[in-house]
This record gives sequence, C-alpha cells and structure tokens, in this order.
Amino acid sequence: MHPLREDLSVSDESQRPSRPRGPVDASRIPRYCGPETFARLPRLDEVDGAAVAVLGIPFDSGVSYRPGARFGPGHVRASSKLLRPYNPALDVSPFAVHQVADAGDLAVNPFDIVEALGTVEAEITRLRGAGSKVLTLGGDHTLALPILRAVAADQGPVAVLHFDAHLDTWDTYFGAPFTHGTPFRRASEEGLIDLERSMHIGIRGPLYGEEDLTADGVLGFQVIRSDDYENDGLNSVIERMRRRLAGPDGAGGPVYVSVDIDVLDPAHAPGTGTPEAGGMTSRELLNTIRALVGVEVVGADVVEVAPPYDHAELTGIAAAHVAYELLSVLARNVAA
Ligand SMILES: [Mn+2]
Repeated sequence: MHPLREDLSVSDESQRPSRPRGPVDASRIPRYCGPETFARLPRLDEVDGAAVAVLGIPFDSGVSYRPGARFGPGHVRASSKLLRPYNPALDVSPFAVHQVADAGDLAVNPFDIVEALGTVEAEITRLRGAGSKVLTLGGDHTLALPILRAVAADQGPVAVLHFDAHLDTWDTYFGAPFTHGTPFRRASEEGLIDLERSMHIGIRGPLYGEEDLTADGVLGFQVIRSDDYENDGLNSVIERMRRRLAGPDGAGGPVYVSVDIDVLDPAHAPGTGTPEAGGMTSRELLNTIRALVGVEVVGADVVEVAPPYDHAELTGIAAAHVAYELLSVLARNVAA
C-alpha cells in the first residue's frame, strides 16, 4: 500500500488511536505531498469528532474592490504544508493537546448573499453543536456576520477582537446591507457583540469622514491603530488589548477573533482585496495573537486572502501562520 494511503485510511474502529490524530508524518511523507488539508491534518470525517474544526468558506460575493478571496481556503491550505507540530513560542503542540481536523470547504451560493449567510450560520451551528470550536478560513469578511450569529445564539453577546486595516462598520454600499465592509455594524445592531469589550486592531488608511470613527465607537468598538505599534510598542498594544477584553469589571468572557489579512502591510500580505499601506508586520501580528493565551477564545476566522494578487505565497504563508498561532492559543488554553 502506498504510504500516504496507508496513513489516511483508518478502516478498523478498534485501531483508532485514543490520542489525537496529528498531521501526516513529514519524516515519512514529504511535505509537498498531500493530503490537501490544513497543515496536513486529518479530515473531520476521518476522526471521531474534533475539539477544533478548520472550515474553508470559499465566498467572495461581498467584496467591494478586488475579487478572489473565494480561492483563499485552498491557497491557505497549500501554504500550510510547512507548519511543524511544535510551537516553541507558546511551548505547545497544537495538534497533540486535542483533536484538530479539517472540515473541508462549505458550498455556499455565490449569487445570493442572504442565502449564503444562512448556509454559513447553519454549518457553524452544526459544527459547534457537535462539540467543535471553529476556525474559519475565508472567504471575504462578510462571513463574520453569520459566524457571530451562530456563536452568539448559544454564548450570548461576545467580545469581538477584530484585526483589520478597516473598521468594517460601514452601513451600506450601493444600498447593500451585507458586504465585507459591514459585518460588524450588522452584528452590533443585532446585539451579537459585547459593547464593553470589543476592539479593532491595525486600523489605518483614509476614511469617508471623521464620523466613521464616531459611529464606530457607538457601535461598541475601541481602536488600536496600526501606528500604535510603532509609537507605543508591542507590549503597550498587548496590554491595552488584554485590558479591553477583560472588560470594565476585569472578569473577561468569551472572545471571537476575526483576522482580516489586510491588517498586515501589503509588503507582508499583498494578496488581498483592499490593501492599505502602513500596516503591521506579520511578526507583530503573530506576537499579538500569542498574547491571547488565557483569554476565552470561542472561535476565530482568517479572511480576505485573495490568491490572484499573491506573490511567492507571501499572503498564504502569513495566513497559515496566523491560523497556526490561533490554534496554538486554543491548545494552550486547554492545556493550562
Ligand atoms: Mn475586513
């Protein structure tokens, strides 16, 4: 039997290992071989449930500028083959603490956004009902709304920690309420987010007007600007983030993490739909995410990877590493 096939097939129930099934062993099967799953993890249908499911959602019908994020999930998976099992920065093996599996791609209607949002909400609800936290690979940022609907349905309003160049709290665009620039306004209006603990990090670039920022504050968000990394330093940013997520009484609570890859400077992530100069480095982003150890992360997404504009897998690799750090945080929070 071909070793790859052998590795992937678990036919006999009694042969199932009690410990989590990790990625395919790279000492036996070179990394450029399959499977085409995130980090070469098993598929969700190959394991008896997973603590964390990595779900691809190839959807970009909500974009306002460059299209292409529908090809994001496959690209991030392809760029994730070099991820190794041990994360020294957090001293954790994210795939050994609990079962992590790739739930494949969700088929959503590319022509009917409202129907697509319903499909996403139903699938996130189903996966969470089966006991999995969900890490979504987008897809454009419109997806954050149905995901938050599913999360808030059983957790109540959650803090949203949103990494992005843009606020994504605009009202409508060409009269359309559901676009990649509006998910967090809709989520706030629908009562899905904790208004005392939510935050954008990495904001920069021109706005339509100053009122964009005032409206955003009313919707429940504080802002850490991209420039704050330069002016105040990483540790100051992390301290402000953790204080905000802890809330006014310091008690904390559930946090949903949404990462638009355009939070990175185009030098670090050129393959995205609405790039803005002056962004953070991938090192700053990874380090900020690592500071979420001990925070109650209930789900996350990495969105807006648009491979047609990527070069040398820069954006795909950055997104894969962001996802890996998020998975490492989830594992550390279990292991602690
Ligand atoms: Mn966004």
